Amino acid sequence: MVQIVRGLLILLALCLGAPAAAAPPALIPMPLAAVWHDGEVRIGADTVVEGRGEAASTADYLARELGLKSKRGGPSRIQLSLVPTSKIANPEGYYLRATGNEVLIEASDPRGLFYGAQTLRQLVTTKSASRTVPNVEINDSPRFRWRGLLIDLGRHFFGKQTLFKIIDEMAAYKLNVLKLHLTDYQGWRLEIPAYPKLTQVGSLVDGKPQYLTTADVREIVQYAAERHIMVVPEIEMPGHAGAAARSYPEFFNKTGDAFNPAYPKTYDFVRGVLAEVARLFPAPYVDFAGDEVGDAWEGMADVDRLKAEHGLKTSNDVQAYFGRRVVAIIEGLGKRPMAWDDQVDAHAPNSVVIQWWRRDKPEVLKTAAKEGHDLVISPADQLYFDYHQGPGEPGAPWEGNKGGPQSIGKMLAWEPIPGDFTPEESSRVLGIEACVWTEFIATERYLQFMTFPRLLALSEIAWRPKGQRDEAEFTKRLEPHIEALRARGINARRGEWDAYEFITN
Ligand code: TNX
Repeated sequence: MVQIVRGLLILLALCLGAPAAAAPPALIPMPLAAVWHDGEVRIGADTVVEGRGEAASTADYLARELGLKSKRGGPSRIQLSLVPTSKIANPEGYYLRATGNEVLIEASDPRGLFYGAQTLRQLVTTKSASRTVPNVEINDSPRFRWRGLLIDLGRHFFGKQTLFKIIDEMAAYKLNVLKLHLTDYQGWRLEIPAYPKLTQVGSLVDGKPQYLTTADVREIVQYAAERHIMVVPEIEMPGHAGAAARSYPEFFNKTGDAFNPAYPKTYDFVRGVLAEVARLFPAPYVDFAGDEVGDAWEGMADVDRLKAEHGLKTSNDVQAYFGRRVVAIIEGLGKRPMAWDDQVDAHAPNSVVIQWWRRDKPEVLKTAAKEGHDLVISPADQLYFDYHQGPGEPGAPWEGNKGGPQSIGKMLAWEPIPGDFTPEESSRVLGIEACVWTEFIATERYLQFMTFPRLLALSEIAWRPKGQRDEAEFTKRLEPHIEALRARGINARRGEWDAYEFITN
């Protein structure tokens, strides 16, 4: 009798514990379309990963990530193959099917295969000792082709090991642009052999040089390229240039924070620096920033002469003049210039990609779109990861940062393309980019705390089609990812209680 009761109890426990059908894995970003079926593909040590020709590098990457070494056909296999664009039009799109003893990933370009492989990594679940992939059919492709993250190395320096970890996570979540903000008042972080003082003087922190060598850059660019991430350099000019001014004061204004636009040799210096930048970074874009100059040139006789000569009335006119010359230099180097939306006020030519950040100036974004600029959208309220994440949590204490915490909920509620954009204007939006400014971020642990998991919400917004997003549903989907990030050694924020570690006063 006791045995029967115990048996019934065990049966009852099993029924309650086992849901009718296992919930699908919590994918981020959520694919465009997924149809789940009963059953699963078993992944064992003998599962073989196959990919020929251009698919081989992704197959190797996937085998490495999943710890699969088998080369011979085992009982199950993962097959990666390239198909014509007539079958899958978007080079970043892919088709994934798991059924029987095979997982198939198809794409028309290695990028799409890579994103299919990232989805597969998230689909693999471990139950006791064995790993499985649920039977599924996925058709997927991204909304935006620019899915970016900016890391500010100028204010506080972070070296290549920190960047490699971030690149790994960007790849896992299908982001594809890493912008490096390499220079600012506090430091110049990029070796330029022709101008050694930039790093000998301009990179010093408490007397110690802190910068990326040209060899470091090559390594970072390569590491990112293997993960289909483009590294875009940002070299600040004419403002935010204190570190360069401390190194070569002859090319700068009196207060030592902005380039001198009236001194002819300034442009040789700019060309010399940007030529090295263009050589080091294969990306087609060079970002010259062009933001927040203010009245940098007041009381400079040579700038007054320049104004008289060229009919420039205001400081803004001077900035426009300088901007046009820098644009010509960058285009002469065979690259596309990129700058912040301040350059719209400075009438930058429409070949310049404009990055919109001043969320209180939607009219500037509209003007840029009307003028025919390509656009990257980075409003401070939603995409500045130096802002605090919850009430009372640490973050940059800026005046403009009073619109409440920059929570995941706030990010998800946001639609990147303004409602009044015409279809033509909308088509100029390349995508979105979040910014990790580091005035107040001095350690890798805090950098990661501010970046994760908001980076996953960035991925969701950049990848998924326009539409309502359910914060509760996303937050639930996020939970296992936060744990997985932490298991990989990333200090992802779980909740407000994690912030106490960083509250210093
Ligand atoms: C504005 S975005 C800046 C950065 C600061 C950031 C701090 C932009 C063009 N300029 O230099 O680091 O705000 O939130």
